[in-house]
Amino acid sequence: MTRYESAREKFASIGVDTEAAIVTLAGVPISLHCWQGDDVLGFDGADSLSGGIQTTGNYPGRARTAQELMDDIEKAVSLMPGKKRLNLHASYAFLGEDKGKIDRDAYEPRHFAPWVDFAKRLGLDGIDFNPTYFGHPLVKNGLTLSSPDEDVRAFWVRHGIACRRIAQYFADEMGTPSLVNVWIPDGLKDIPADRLSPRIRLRRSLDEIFSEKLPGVIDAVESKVFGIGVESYTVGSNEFYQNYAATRGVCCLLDNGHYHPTEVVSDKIPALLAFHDTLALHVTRGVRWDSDHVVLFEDELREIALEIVRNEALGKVRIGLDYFDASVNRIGAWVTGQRSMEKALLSALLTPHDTLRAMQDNAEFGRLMFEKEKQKMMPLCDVWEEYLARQGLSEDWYGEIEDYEREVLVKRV
Ligand code: RNT
Ligand code: ZN
Repeated sequence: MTRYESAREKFASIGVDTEAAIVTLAGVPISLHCWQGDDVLGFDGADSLSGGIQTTGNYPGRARTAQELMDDIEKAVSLMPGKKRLNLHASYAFLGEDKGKIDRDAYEPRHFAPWVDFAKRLGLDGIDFNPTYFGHPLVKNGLTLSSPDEDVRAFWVRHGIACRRIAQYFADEMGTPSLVNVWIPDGLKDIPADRLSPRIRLRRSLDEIFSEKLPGVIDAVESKVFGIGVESYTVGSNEFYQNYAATRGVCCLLDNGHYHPTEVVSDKIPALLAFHDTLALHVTRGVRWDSDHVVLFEDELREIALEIVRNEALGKVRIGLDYFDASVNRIGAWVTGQRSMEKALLSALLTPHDTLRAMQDNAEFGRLMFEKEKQKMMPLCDVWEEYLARQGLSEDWYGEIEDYEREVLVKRV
């Protein structure tokens, strides 16, 4: 008997079908953030990151051009199991002749055509999109869609409108809807004199951006608690966006680095599922703050996956990754984070939810605790390795990263 066969029997004995888990997992799309490869700089002019987010580290090999970024994504994707989508920011436009002539409010689908060709060539499931409201001179006094300067606000509204049209093009080309996520850096370093007016302006800007009906676009809004340099006030707070989403029929995007440290996204997922058919995630790992460390297979990630799986919400929760570590090999980091997400989903798919739920409902809490601890020792690794093997992959992938580093990355000087 192989290790997988033995694991299959063991899981069957607790009522779990490993074959079904493997098939389900292979069909769950995970959206890969393009910005891990170049420290979130993009190609449209920014030379440093702004808006309260930060990459730290100067590991060699940062992708400096579109071609390098594509090469790196291709390498990373080749080592990732499961179904993948590409998640782009507007700052990754291919401007060509238009460089320096047009601004972000005039970007068009054609500026993203090479990404569509790329995603198709790699067999990706679709493309998600993000307007880029940072790293730009028109972020005036730290504000974009909530700016009191009408020219600034209108510029960023036009950017949002342009981005939704680009996303519709992605949906048409790829045959799957495109999630368009709005995250803005707007906030204040010190205690505000007016907390309401910026939020009213943000509400109006969002209403203007979302007014065009685009069937291929799924709109999402991402809240945040604070950023570096904007510690005292965030316009797009959790309460603001949850109410916005609920009243406008758009979806909430939860980034697990964006809450107070003892709040957990795993608990927010079921709270929102009680009211929403769609929600989106930015899966990240905050260490003491929203540091965007590489995602690892750890407790809160497992709990997030459990909430998605046991609530039969794999078709409702759109999973995207959002981390950027410049202190280690960036491609290895991409793969580690994506595989961690996959492992968490597999672990959740191998859990006998009905049995455990019944124990909760029957108030058998001691038994429930015992069962959960027992299940932590189940042979998850053997099912994981079988899952990888069926996709021509293995657990031993880091050598390929080291080869790529030697052959490609160190030459980028
Ligand atoms: C910032 C948000 C946002 C960005 C990306 C680059 O705190 O998490 O999602 O990380 O859009
Ligand atoms: Zn995020």
